[in-house]
Amino acid sequence: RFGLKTKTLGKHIYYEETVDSTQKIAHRLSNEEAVEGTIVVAEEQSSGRGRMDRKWYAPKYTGVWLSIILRPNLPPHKAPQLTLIAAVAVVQAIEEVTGLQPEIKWPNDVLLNGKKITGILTEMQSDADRIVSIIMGIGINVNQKPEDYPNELKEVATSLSIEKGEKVSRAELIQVLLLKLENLYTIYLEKGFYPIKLLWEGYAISIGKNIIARTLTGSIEGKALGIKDDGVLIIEDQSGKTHHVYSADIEINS
Ligand code: BTX
Repeated sequence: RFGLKTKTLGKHIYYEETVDSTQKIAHRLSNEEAVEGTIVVAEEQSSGRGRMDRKWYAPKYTGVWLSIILRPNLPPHKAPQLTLIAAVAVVQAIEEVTGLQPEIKWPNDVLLNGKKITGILTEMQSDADRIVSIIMGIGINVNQKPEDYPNELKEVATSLSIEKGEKVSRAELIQVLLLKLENLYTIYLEKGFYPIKLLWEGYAISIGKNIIARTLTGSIEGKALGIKDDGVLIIEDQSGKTHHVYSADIEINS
């Protein structure tokens, strides 16, 4: 009933019960020249990864934990755009399957009621001027109950079943997610980033708000003006100076 409807995404699927991280396996497959659209999906990850060596909690049978290998013929500086494409695909899939309306917090958080429903990790292998592969990791919390989360996540994480009040089919969610992602990726390759940017901005909560962006080198406080075509966030500080932020955690104030 929930067979895939895609043309390339998921043509090759590696399904495992338990893995350390689907990202790690996808990197290995990518090095072994796996074709574009190859997917690694698991029921459980013992060491799921977030950004900057953070952990992603991925318990058994409760979520969608998958990594997708993409091979766009693009320069490396475009890689952040792929994270934004993934976020739009996740929002569209959640909307269609559950009727819930998630929001996006730049760059990679998808939230419901202010809590994280999805994490996206986009990693790249590249030459000096071309992307060799993008390993796009997506983790969606689907059927966890509040008591399933460890204490440190109780305030920050939620799941589709918590928000919806009933169980949600992971198979259906994967089917719809891959179709949305394939459609957006095709639009992106044919027409460029602009149509994706418009969709993304429609779901984004941070734009127009006062935010604090914490980067590895310090923090910037100001108003989020929007994103540039390369996925970079533009912040205007109180003195009117604009800053371009490539990677950060953001806190939204007003
Ligand atoms: P991130 O660095 O933006 O977020 C990681 C942070 O999110 C953690 O430090 C923790 O506070 C919080 N967190 C951890 N687990 C969860 C959870 N299940 N729900 C909500 N919040 C959580 C986000 O990184 C990118 C995550 C990508 C996960 C996918 S799953 C498939 C693939 N394989 C893999 O190892 N990672 C990706």
